[in-house]
Amino acid sequence: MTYSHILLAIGDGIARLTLNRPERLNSFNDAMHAEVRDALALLAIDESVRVLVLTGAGRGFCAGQDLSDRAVAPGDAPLDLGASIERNYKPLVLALRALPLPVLCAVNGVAAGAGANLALACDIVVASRSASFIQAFARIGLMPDSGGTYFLPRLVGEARAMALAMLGDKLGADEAAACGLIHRAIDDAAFASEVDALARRLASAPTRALGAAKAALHASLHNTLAAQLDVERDLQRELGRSDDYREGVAAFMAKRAPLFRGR
Ligand code: T3D
Repeated sequence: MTYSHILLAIGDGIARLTLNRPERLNSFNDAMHAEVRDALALLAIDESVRVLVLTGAGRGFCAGQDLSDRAVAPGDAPLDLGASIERNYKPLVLALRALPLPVLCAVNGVAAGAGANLALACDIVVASRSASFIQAFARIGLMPDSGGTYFLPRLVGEARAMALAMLGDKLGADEAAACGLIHRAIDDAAFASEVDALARRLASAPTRALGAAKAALHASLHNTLAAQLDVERDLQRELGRSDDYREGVAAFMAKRAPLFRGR
């Protein structure tokens, strides 16, 4: 598939996926959804890829659904938005969560509506200091989707989640970091280089161990302690058989830096 609405670059273990409709603040239309779906399916089977960096082109990260595709007005026939979520947003969020490698979201500008929740579906979220997060849904008569009602209360607690969802206020990157919505805000001038450094660090980490930590943390959200201890046992058993575990211990004993290969 050739891409018109995203950019995908793969090298040195790093896949960079850039939403690329800057004139619409990288909002999603069906074609961009199809391209992102295709790219994520490729990355899921490309063993050379050890980290995915998701970002946006231009001054925004993603403004959610492209509303010019909807262009509904009072009196028009109702749209089935559930169909759009089933076809596009649900598979997108589930594909990101299922990737067995770290997904670093580099929020370079405003993230609104499903664009904000797309970021929250990623594993580590950093934002440039001038970026912002807006649960814009209520402004157009909708409720948070794309996992917003799942991620928000877990990340920031119910009280703040409710206010963000109902008021739709803009949350700056610093405040988002302070309340635990994202990992870190970074000065705009240093953003690109710090994202690169983080991506390189994740790409040289023991990928299977990171993938297992991701799967276990996700499972913990609905498990009992006993069930979670079983999950940890099973995943640790698999990791104990990995090359990277043997390399990690050997490097520790030899007092040298480990060279992990993601196997
Ligand atoms: O429908 C379904 O399938 C159900 C699923 C829904 C999921 C959702 O995401 S619903 C929520 C949709 N998103 C929004 O409601 C956000 C709409 N955008 C905004 O509120 C503002 O653009 C921002 C707060 C994000 C940024 O504001 P600002 O002032 O920095 O930029 P701007 O001037 O509003 O936008 C710049 C351009 O991008 C502008 O185009 P123009 O006038 O220069 O030709 C604007 O129309 C366009 N744009 C921004 N967001 C969207 C968009 N065009 C289409 N759809 C957008 N979502």
